[in-house]
Amino acid sequence: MRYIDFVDLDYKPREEDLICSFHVEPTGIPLDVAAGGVAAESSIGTWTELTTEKPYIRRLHAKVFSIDGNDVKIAYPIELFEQGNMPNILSSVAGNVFGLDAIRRLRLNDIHLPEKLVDSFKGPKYGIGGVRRLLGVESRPLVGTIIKPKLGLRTSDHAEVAYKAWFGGCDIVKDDENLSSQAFNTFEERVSETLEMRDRAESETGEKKVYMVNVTAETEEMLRRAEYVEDHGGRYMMVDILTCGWSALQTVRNRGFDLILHAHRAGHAAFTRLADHGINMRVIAKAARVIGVDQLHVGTAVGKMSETREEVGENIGALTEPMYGLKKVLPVASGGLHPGLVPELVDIFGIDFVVQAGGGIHGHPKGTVAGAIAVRQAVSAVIEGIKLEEYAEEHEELSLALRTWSAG
Ligand code: CAP
Ligand code: MG
Repeated sequence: MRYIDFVDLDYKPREEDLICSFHVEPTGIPLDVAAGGVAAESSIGTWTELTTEKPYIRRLHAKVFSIDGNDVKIAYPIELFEQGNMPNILSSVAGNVFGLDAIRRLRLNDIHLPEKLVDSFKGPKYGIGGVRRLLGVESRPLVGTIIKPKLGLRTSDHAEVAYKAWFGGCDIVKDDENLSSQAFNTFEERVSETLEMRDRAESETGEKKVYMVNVTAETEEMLRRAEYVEDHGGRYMMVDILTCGWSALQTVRNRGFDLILHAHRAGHAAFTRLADHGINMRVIAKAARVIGVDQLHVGTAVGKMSETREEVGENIGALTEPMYGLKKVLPVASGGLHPGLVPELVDIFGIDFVVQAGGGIHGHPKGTVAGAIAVRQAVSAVIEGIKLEEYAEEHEELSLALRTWSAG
């Protein structure tokens, strides 16, 4: 069977097929042959004598059922995959195919997992509803910050900065993606001291507060750290899902901790950024949702990272569109954010998201407390339908923030 034999434009996908949408640019061969090559290499691969002999193998081969310009749709029989095994699924549809010499550019732009496969994973334990119930916040975006500087703070300073952010009005304080248990700020001490500050801020503000602890580490160690957070009254854990890998993420989710799972996507742009090669962030978002994260970074379109408004919209869609009863995942806007951007963010996200600012809070001229207050003020202004500039006339912290960041 040649690559072209994997093309069947009359094929009507079955309910149980997994469907992938690729952007395909061939090198010196016809597009349909290249498309067939992607189907072959991401399913049963090279045709052998045995494949001819054994009809049940032939039935397994993937089929190119649509070619529209460089957009190619491929249907994969569900029997090709092991249920409940995300690395297995991605090793097929997002594996060797990116390196084929016959393909100059290849991007996996979307994936549809059939119900049976989706049901074989845990899915989100809490989702948007569970996060809002925990924090007791129903009708506004959640306000979060990342402790800055990213690395270097000693444990007591880290906890102090966290306290100030909560006291100023942050609902959420998180570790940065590259803070784990370095000598200057070791894991257990950090968790204990920062949770103590959380409790203090809760009793002083009367608001529920959460600490997103970065448990990213070798898998066994990560499980031990998540257990430590749970045992010490934590409510959240954060995992760098791409540097840890899909296996580790599944292991952590499948352990069923009573912790909300925040997913950081550090490293994603290495394969999500190019429009004609790699893996669309939407695919990453769907895989993470099916496995069961409760929150995920999706870009901002207005901050320091590269995504466009359309891309951010698609990422939000992957987390919130109906998917066989799976809970919706809370989108996280982060990266170069400050109070002045809140109106545009609400325009892009609606109210179901986390506005997360690191430098945009700790870089406030009057410090962290004022920085957190300024973001809460911006959120209140937008929810009440008042222009930021007008609201700032009565709110000093916001006014200072607008002057600071509008100056760029
Ligand atoms: C933001 C951040 C986040 C990025 C991740 C940073 O800090 O902590 O990791 O937002 O990118 O380290 O840059 P600032 P994304 O608020 O100070 O910019 O959300 O696109 O995955
Ligand atoms: Mg960060």
